[in-house]
Amino acid sequence: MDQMWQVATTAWEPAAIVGNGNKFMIGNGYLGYRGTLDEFTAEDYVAVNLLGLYDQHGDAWREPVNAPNPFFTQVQVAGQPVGVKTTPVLAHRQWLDLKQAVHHRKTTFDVGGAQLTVASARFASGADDHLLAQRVTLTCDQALTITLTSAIDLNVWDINGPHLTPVTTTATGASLQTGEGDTVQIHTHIAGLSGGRQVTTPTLLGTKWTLSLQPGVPVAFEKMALITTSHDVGQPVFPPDYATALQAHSQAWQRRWARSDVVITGDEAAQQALRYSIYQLLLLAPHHLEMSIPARGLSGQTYKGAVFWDTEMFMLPFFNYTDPQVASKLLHYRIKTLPAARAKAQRYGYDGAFYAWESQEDGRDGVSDYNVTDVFSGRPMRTYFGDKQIHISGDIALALWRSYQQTGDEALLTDGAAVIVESAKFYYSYSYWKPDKKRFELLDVLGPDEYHERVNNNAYTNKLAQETAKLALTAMARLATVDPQAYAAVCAQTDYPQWQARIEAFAAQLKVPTPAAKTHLIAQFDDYFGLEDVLVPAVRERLLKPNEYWGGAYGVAADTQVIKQADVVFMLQLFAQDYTIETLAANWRYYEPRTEHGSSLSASVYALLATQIGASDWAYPYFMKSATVDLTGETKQFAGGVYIGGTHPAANAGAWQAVVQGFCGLTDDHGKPQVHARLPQEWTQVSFCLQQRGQWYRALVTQKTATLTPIADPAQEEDHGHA
Ligand code: IFM
Repeated sequence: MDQMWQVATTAWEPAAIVGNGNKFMIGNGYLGYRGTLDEFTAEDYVAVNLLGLYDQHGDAWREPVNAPNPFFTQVQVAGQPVGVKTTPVLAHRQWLDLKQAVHHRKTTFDVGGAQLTVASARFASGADDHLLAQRVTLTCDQALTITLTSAIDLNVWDINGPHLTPVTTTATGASLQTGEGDTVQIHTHIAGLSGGRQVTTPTLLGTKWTLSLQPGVPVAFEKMALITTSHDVGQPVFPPDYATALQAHSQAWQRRWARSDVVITGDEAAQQALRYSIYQLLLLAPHHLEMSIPARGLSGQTYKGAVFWDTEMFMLPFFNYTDPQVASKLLHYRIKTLPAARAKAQRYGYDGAFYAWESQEDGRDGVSDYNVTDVFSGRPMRTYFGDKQIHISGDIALALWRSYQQTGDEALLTDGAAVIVESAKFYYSYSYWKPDKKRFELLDVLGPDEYHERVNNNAYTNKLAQETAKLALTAMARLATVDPQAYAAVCAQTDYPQWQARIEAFAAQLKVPTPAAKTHLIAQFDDYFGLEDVLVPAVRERLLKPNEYWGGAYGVAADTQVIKQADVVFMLQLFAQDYTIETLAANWRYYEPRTEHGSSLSASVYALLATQIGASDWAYPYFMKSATVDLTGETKQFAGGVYIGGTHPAANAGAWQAVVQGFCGLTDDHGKPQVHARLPQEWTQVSFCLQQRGQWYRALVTQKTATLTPIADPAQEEDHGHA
């Protein structure tokens, strides 16, 4: 198999269980199945994360629900379990076939001198959201009697569970209920082995066989599982067999890859990492409901399984260009949750819409006032992510508008204009009018750099708030022209005519930090340059404990200019057209050594802005950092005592942006795509497909040339190929 379509490990170490569980994920947007081994249990972080189904257990954080694991497989020899944790391993390989989206493992164990090989494959169907399929083959070099158990394991890994209580169980299925009254159903079907005894313990539902393996003669079984919840409509049915299910699944993924693959010539490491990043995004794309993608994907319950700005600011461009139907679902999730954003604004005493910082299925804010635990005292620390990170509403407004511009999808304007207007109203009501300075200011906020809390006039936030106000005016003017009826409805819904003049004044008179005349530098917030000027290594040396939180009231970075993640640089990358190249470059240079990149969101932003200032060589390491984040697993696993591990879809998408929008310079020129060559030196060519306003193009970028050719939908081409 082509190495560029594969991610593999041949090493088995206990320390890698969590990391491999993330790295070898499979999924289909409806659910995510962690990359664990067949014999693993809850203590090895086995989980089948369901999108959009949440539950609160006791007083703990509300988090997504994990379905039972349908594929627990246990081989025993002479009563002893065979597995990587208990049995000598002679050879081991675990890998993902990225093209087919199938997880594989093959392990040869030394069982009292006999070589027993367990090989398995599994996938989360791309053709049927509810379907998981598994194939297991056992081979031994000698005659050997084994017992084999294949069961549904009801005991899953939860951070704050348990969430599911069995209501009815059989040897092949179960119906379970969450504390909030939702239900989860699981049905399984096995083919290939007959007979067997039923196994029904409080946590295992399945079958056990005693098998006599003959030297070199494989014994195989296939298992399929259907998972549904009370949120679903309709009842899925089992496909006739594994091969049929695999064929439908592979064809669905072939269509996805036809639209979204990016082929890099001249750099295999970059190719593999980027393809893996795209794989991660494809496995998360929700096709079935208006829901968005949680910050840690479907890899677990980190961050309460919540949706952050990560989707709008990082993932959306990928979906807009490769799968606008999915992009529309992501945006309609925010449109749908506008009432919750209004309610949040009201709770804080503001007008308009203040979106949840950690948004769950109905837009409620999962954020806690105490999001971090102090590693010294073990006490929860007061953080202000939910109260003060007001840029979230502007992130959503900007994403809605830019998606509308790019896709030309009028529904985004008719349904989304209220979101933009309500966000503008929120900023107005949050601001202070300074009569002496004759301007509005946004005081007491938290910008993208979370290490500096409760600052005044954060450049990113203010620029975005101003842009939101401008977009509200533009969107409403456009809506009045193209759809007077919808305009009237939004006016009635938002009271826009009463607000228009205030929004205009706010847009014109909000303080937006500007570059200093000589240095071109923009202060991240008021008095930022008055903070201690040290660089990242010096601040790192001050840490007393490795997991210590850098921000908060007395974190090591709080009184210094060291920042967590791209902030001014992000603002400049988003609004590069408003600034000179000197300003873009000077700020990149200044902030780069002062940025810890403590968030996986940071690196791709630095990569993108570097390409915009013609420094693709500066961009390259940041692109690779972003693209390999889930391959190396080298990210923070704890923020001040709270587990934050999992996959990083925003970084995966940032890597895609760095290549497509950065190195290949893809921009949207009033609804028309354009590409510009600015490839890293070693790359000879990049090619990819994109769609804009219903037209598909193939982009071909070399060191010196960049072309776009209109083409038919590459997914349909795939279908014709199969017909
Ligand atoms: O949204 C980010 C935030 O910017 C930094 N901390 C992690 C969040 C989820 O990825």
